[in-house]
Amino acid sequence: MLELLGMPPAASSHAAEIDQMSVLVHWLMLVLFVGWGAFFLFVLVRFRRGANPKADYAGAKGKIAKSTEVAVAIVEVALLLFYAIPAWATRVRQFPAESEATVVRVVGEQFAWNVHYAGPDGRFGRTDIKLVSSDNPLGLDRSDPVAKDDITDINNLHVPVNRPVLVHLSSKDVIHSFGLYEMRVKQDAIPGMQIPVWFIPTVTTDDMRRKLGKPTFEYEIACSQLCGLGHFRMRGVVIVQTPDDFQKWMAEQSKDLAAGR
Ligand SMILES: [Cu+2]
Repeated sequence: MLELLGMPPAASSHAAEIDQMSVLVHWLMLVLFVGWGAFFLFVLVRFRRGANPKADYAGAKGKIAKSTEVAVAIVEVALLLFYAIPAWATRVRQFPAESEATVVRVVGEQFAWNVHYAGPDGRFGRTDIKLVSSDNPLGLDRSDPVAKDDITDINNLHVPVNRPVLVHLSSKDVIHSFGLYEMRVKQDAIPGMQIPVWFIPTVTTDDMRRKLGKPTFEYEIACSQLCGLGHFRMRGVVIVQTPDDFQKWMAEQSKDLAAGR
């Protein structure tokens, strides 16, 4: 139903909750739009110049206007307290344990997403801004023993399905925004900050293609902050794989790294 209205397909465990919130907000906005629109038309007729030749500075004293305003405020507070804040709390109060998640660093730059995995040792190697170059966009220090097995990629975020993904998000230059529409994830990437974001992908890319009947479908990483002239081409893809395929991909990357490719 939501997809008919132009919403992207949902592919993460918390997507339904976010969608439910959007639906409630839109219903409230529809009620307000119709309500205030009707009131506006009523006012145009009721206070027309022909019937009111002399201005009345005291204004209307009806109880309905006041109680309507109070009711709208109560509904808005209820949406905030019972839906929006609890939904947000589940995103930021507790993050998945690193031992039970796919942990990855994502560093935005004008105009690409750099992806950094810790590799088999599970530890991220040292990075240094002085080492940043066109073939080492993350500034990874390969002389650090912990960095030797680290896997890096650009604009491709491989993750296994049904396992929490914990992204440590940052930026090298300006403010970008990490927007994964199908995962219902959006978080600003800010220079000088490492911001954790997490989600659990529930549908592999292949399964989603089959479901949608679109063989070329990809989960997009869209930069959602206007970050410069090349903003439009700052896009990557999230490749959600079965755990086996993900392990295979990881092993291939390690092999390529060892072979110096
Ligand atoms: Cu950007």
